[in-house]
Amino acid sequence: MSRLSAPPRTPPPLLAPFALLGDVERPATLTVEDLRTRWEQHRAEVVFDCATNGPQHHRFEGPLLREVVLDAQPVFDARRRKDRSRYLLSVTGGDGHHTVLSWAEIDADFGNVPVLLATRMDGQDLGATGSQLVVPADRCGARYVSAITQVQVGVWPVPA
Ligand SMILES: Nc1nc2c(c(=O)[nH]1)N[C@H]1C(S)=C(S)[C@@H](COP(=O)(O)O)O[C@H]1N2
Ligand SMILES: [Mo]
Repeated sequence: MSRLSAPPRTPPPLLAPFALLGDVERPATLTVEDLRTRWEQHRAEVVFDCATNGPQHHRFEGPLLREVVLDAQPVFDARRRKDRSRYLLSVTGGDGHHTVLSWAEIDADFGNVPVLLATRMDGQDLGATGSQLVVPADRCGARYVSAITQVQVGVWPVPA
């Protein structure tokens, strides 16, 4: 019997990129591979508590959120701490879960928290699922947003 069907093709790897957008000069679409190759990788061993599953221990690797966002050139005046202190970051996961951080939490002149955009969790590549937010100072897991689809930079509107 002749073999008419083409040999099975290996499916292309899932990229699961996320959008970095909002009040930035250079919006970007970034894959986990971009996060791994374009920025220095940092490590974090964390324990966070989940209300439903109890304490979770994980090892994460990835670039600092601060460095990735700075490369997109937020529109704040980088020389003025007061201006930087007005900004927020909203991080969204593939299931719609989203959370906010203030820019000041991760800014070296303010909270200086080494928040990561993880490229690996417990040695496993996150390339197919997407990056995960790592907030080592948090005792609760709610801001460890997984399968990130969007990081938005902006300010809270204030009445005129
Ligand atoms: N995308 C997404 N990320 C998420 C959540 C979620 O619902 N969606 N839950 C958060 C919560 S509440 C916790 S405790 C941690 C760990 O959740 P897990 O134990 O289900 O991995 O993931 C966080 N990240
Ligand atoms: Mo949780």
